[in-house]
Amino acid sequence: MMTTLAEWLAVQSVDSGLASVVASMAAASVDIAAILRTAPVAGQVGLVGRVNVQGEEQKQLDIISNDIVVKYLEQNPQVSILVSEELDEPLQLQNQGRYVVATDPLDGSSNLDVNVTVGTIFAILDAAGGLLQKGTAQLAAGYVAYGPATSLVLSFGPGVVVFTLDADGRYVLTDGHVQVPQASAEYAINTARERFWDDATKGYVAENVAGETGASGKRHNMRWVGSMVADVHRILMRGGIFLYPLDSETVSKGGRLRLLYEANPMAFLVEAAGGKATTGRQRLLDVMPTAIHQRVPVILGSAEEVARVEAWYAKG
Ligand code: AHM
Ligand code: MG
Repeated sequence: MMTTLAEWLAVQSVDSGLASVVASMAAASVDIAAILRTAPVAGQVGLVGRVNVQGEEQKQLDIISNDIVVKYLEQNPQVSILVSEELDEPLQLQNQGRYVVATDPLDGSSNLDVNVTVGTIFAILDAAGGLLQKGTAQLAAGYVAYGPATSLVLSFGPGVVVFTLDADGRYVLTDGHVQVPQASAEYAINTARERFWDDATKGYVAENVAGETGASGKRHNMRWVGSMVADVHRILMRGGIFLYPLDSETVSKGGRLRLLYEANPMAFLVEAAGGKATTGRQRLLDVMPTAIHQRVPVILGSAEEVARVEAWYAKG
């Protein structure tokens, strides 16, 4: 028996308004998936010649994806405000709904021209708490990975589930109980940044490179897609660790990845699946945001590996 997203949402013990916001994000992702599939044919590639508030060049598909999310959330009376990587300011929607959505509509878009998995990341918060809330306050979080299959990975807190888009445009439940293995020997980090790393990151990675001849005592393998959704999806499915730590180049900005719509939803999913997420010095979900586009160091994945990195940070 197949369970669709709509059927699954109908039997969750969450507010039906909250469930409807998830359904709106899922509907937006179905449209985004359809556009991505044929974007090069339609000429929807390349830059728009604009930079976003974070000084990054925007791609046509970043803007198109953002517009699709806005369209679906405008239609949902449960949502009042949208925070998006692609919008400098929070967008006040026409409805006075109970919920805030924070999203990166198309993460990893620098990979689009090479046809690598990209994704939509989102968090849903109670509007009563304002825009700047700790990750622990998230009511739901999820991402959609646009890969060989389109996967919607979702959590309301306890437990993580995966839906896969079928040929009729419906999300069908394909994994009802995602668990991140506690142990792993696969790490993901941009090693081109080694000269900027702090001692903890250098120490941890050096141990991994030493493999069975070093303190970790086991051979490690490295995987780095450079698309956070793809890297985190691999870790949720088979374990591993993802690191985008604070380094000497990103320290002035607070890190590379964004707290509200990249780090927090991913940390929420990883913890809900039994993993850990930290800045190195603090649980990620406990970071109190001070700005909507705030950046943060991100280290998340299999609990034993994250604990090893925390131990390195505790030394210095
Ligand atoms: P984006 O939101 O501008 O796409 O940037 C986020 C991406 C992540 O998907 C990825 O993990 C990281 O940036 C890669 O950064 P770098 O190019 O510095 O390795
Ligand atoms: Mg992005």
